Amino acid sequence: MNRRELILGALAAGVALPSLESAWAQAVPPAAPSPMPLAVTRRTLEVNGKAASVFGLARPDGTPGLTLNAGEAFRVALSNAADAPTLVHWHGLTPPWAQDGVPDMPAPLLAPGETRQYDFPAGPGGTHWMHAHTLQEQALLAAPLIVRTAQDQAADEQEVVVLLHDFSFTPAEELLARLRGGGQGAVSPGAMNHGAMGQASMDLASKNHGSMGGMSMPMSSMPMAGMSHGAMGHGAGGGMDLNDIAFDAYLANDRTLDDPQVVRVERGGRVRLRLINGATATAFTLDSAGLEGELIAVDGQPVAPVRGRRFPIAMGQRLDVRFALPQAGGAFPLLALREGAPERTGVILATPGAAVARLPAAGEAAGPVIDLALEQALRPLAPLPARTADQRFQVALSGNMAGYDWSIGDGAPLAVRRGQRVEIAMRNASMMMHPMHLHGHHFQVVEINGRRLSGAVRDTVAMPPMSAVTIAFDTDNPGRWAFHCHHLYHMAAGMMSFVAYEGVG
Ligand SMILES: [Cu+2]
Repeated sequence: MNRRELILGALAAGVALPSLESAWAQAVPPAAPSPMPLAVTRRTLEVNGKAASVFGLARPDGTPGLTLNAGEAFRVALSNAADAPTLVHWHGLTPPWAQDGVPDMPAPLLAPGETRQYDFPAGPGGTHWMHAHTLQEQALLAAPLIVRTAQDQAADEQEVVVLLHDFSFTPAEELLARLRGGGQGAVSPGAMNHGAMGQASMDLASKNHGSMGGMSMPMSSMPMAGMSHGAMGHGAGGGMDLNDIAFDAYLANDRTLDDPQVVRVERGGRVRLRLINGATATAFTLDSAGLEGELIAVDGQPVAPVRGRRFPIAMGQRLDVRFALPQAGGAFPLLALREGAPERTGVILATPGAAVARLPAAGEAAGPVIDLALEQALRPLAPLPARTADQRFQVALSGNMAGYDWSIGDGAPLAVRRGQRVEIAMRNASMMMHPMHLHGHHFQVVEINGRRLSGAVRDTVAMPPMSAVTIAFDTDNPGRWAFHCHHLYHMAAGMMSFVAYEGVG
């Protein structure tokens, strides 16, 4: 057994690694470059002028996340320097299952003070990210994970990485309890709007949700004591529910628009924005205002370029957008508009000497509602090989307003075999949008609302209310892989399933 097998074996068996490390340090000379240290920490961030205790996920020099080269190994030593057990999921990479980051699937949580080794191919390039697969994600336990191709390294362009987040001074456990508490006095004004409990019109015929089965009731007929009727839930959507939670702030690289990051850029220069939506419960639309961009990748996977100034980005998703700055220079805000609400965040690109105007953290109009128009137009540069599906699953995404219960199909894992082309036909039978994410694989969007297409290859697809999307992927990475909604509170309230390979787990 070599060192790598030993470590993976230990991971699979749930053995703590530091003692192994010290034993092996004496016995075996290092065969490969030492792993990159990465630590989960506690830090204090100022948000809206108040101190907030949040997590950090950074290199020893304080740089958040990791930047790797395509084709190299993802060789990382992850340490828990925080005060609570934690674990990190490498969102967008395809590690062996033993190194995925869903607690106990199969690797256990990392105890405070513990270090664990990771070693697997980083894969082709792409804009990815890393985050806790627990409620800690709400406390900013997330960071960029950028894999750069040789072409990226040679390109004459400035990379700008932006991680979006939604922030609350209220702990995630309490936000979830309020959502699940059904508004029985548990909700204080301002922490939530009444979109939260609006998942009433669900198709529950195939589910065992007791008294709520098949019930359909407009939200307006269900007054909830103590709930704040914010502006967000009932915009253009006609009964659709856009936002669960009224957050205290929306962040771009940890900052609000009151004090945004100003990125120094060159007149006439080229910029590649790598935008990551690390928010737990907020979809955004990128708005580059006066600057037209070219969308060149989604979820780290190259697409035929799409020109535009506005591109939707749901939770978990990434956008790579290239901009050519004018010779005249100036200041160029890259804003993220909150779905269905006026709040926004972002960074400002500014050439030397440009005046940077302050932008209010709330715009004049609500951000666009996420739809599938862009998804339908995306064409991947590297689609899956043409193949008829060997196995096809149909799952309904459903929710029940009583107790804030969410589900995927009947809750049973999707059982697959290795070496197959699998399709999952998802139907959103609820009035909220669900960004659906599959671990360990990249899938291709092959059908939208009944129409076949050769759509984007990606790992997270947004499913607007009552939409139908089919994804296809090849079963080439055995495991019991999480398949879930990337809305943290939907996931925590049951919108979590698994693609389970025969004979694993
Ligand atoms: Cu969801």
